[in-house]
Amino acid sequence: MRLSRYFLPVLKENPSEAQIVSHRLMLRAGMIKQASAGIYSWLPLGFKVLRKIENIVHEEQQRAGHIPMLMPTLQSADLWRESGRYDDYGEEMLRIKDRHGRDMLYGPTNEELITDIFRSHVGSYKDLPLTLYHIQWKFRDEIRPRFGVMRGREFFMKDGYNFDLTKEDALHAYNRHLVSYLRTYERMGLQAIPMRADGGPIGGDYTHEFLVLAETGESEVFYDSAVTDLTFGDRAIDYDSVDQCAAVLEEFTSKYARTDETHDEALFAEVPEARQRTARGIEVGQIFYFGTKYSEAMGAKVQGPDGKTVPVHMGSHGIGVSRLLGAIIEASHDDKGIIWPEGVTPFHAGIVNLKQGDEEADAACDALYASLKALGLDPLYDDRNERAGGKFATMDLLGLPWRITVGPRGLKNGVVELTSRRTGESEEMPPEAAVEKIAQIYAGIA
Ligand code: 5CA
Repeated sequence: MRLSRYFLPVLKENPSEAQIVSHRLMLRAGMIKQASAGIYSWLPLGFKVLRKIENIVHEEQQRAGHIPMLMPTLQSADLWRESGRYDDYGEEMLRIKDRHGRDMLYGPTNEELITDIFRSHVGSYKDLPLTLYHIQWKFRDEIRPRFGVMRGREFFMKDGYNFDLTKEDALHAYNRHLVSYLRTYERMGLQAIPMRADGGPIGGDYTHEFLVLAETGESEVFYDSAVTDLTFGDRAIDYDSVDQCAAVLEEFTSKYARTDETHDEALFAEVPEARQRTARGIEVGQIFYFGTKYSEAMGAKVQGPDGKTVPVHMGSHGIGVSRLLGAIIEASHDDKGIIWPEGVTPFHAGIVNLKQGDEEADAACDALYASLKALGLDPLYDDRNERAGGKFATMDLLGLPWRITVGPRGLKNGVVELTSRRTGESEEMPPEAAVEKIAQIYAGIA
């Protein structure tokens, strides 16, 4: 993309309504615009990152054997009356009447809708195990929407639902989700720690939240610092293997890590004192096993191998897709702007032309741009007639991990400059070498 042809409404001043750095940087970098409290338009740059995050979530869900689909945002109240949650959910549910006076609602989550789909089409244990998921907009009429996309009213969420014959099978589905979530967050450059949590309005007492440690996080957390040494990495995993998935759960959840909802002082005291940590975290996902809560209330049953009809065991598993943009920025920025991890960056590299209009510099930039595109990469070329200082400041704000700087002086010696946004280190090299290096970096990232 050439910046002169893009739509990137960068703000010079810090917006006064933004209290935390991710919100401030997303507004300043022209990624989002508030439409009304807790509701945002996703401008082109923000939309690009949202799509990248969504794609990673899709890839990792499907790798785990979970099946994508799409349910509507608007739901009928009748299903929620069946489960008993129409009254329980309270003021967070946005209730709407259609022209015939029927009660509708903007879905805050989808347990009822998916259970209805399941009971309409599945009647035998032979169709299990089954995990269906979608990535769809949700609405929760939060009393205090704040921090931009972190606590929105309308937000983008991946929610998946497993249906299993037995509790053991459902716990395997739970473990499988835990593994796939670890992989998902790591691909986004994040460490998200699974912590014992509370079921809230979803229900069930077996649940973990995934937390990214950050001072601006809304949750108070207590943990053994040894959990921060764990990484999943690129180990091979067989998602059908009950033992392998259970071993990962054991490895990542056996050390003390809890949110304030389930914090237990006595258990925490057993952690060696030097390793006891109290901090704040951003909840980027949550997995639940709630057994037959919905299947019993709504009659989602299957016939088992012994011919008896039993309610299925279920769980639901969510990832805060839009919240993740905020969490990634909270975890990865400096005083100049965002620093995107390679896995989610909106553009792979920036090209800065120090002397727009100079025949040689323009030609070198065009050639670099074309070479990167030819390799399937997505560069952002700042071809505006602006001072070098302004161009650098914009690139730093946008946070692309790599920048190629092209100027007449370097070109006389046959070189351009390749700069890492994260370290600030620059290296001079021929343009082809810069292209090659960027291609190599992204080849390992998918
Ligand atoms: N049905 C279950 C699992 S699918 C569920 O709704 N879980 S949840 O309530 O924990 O939401 C899943 C994730 O959505 C949360 O972990 C959080 O990352 C994100 N989320 C929840 N509320 C908001 C909000 N108001 N703004 C942005 N993201 C949110």
